[in-house]
Amino acid sequence: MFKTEQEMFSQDGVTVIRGLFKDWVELLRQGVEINEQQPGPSFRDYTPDQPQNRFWADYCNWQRIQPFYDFVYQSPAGQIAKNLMQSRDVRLFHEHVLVKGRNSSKITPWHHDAPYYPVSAKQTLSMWIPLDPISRESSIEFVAGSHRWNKHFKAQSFNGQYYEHQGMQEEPLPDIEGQREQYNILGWELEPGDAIAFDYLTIHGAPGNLSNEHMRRAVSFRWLGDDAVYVNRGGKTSPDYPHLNALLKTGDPLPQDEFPFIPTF
Ligand SMILES: O=C(O)CCC(=O)C(=O)O
Repeated sequence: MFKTEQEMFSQDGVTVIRGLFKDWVELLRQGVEINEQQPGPSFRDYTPDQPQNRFWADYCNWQRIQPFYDFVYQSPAGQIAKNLMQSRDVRLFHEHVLVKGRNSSKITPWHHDAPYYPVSAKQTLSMWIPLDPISRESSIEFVAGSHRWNKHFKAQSFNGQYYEHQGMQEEPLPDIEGQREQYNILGWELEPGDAIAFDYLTIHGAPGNLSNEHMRRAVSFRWLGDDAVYVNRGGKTSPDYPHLNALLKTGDPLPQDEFPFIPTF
């Protein structure tokens, strides 16, 4: 039976929207280029000793990188996130740039995002936007329905170390890759400007980039729905906000300057 994007987002925890941001691709590519030339304090090179397998990432730069700022306030992304989440309001959490070079064999391990984050909300949504063509074999993948498992799996850095979260009920992620046949794994061939929207609890991972023609540039814009609050996870988070940890306790509302409500119509 045909499911709408909203039904798919709600039931599977992930949906793909074709061509949504094709008019924004150039602007976002400019943002990624600026980001690479002017990395922020959280810039990570996951493959420092393997330039042939390049994978780098950065986040929380939208306030200083004009193309990302313009995308947040001028594109329809916030409105679409709000519609998919069916929330009263929508606010930005942050943007996350993830770039794999041509022929990079560096995988993104399976994980879900909620346990990394010092926030929670009634509804959550990441909008992962590819800026290059991506074949199905190189594409990010999702475990359909995993946002409803009612689990928080231990956050683990993309290089393998676990985050230490004192007092949190978290368990290690099952071996998704080794038991792929037990899960309903979704993924799509993608064009620049398509978008994949997924819940912060939906388990996902990505293979290396098999293309020798294209890089695999992507930007994830992460949104929060209603009743978003701060969560002290008892240790470092990703992104990490040490200045907020000193000021806020679990359940406190989030500051508007860092996590703004986005006007919609
Ligand atoms: O781009 C990737 O390889 C992974 C993306 C991801 O984990 C995310 O956007 O949450």
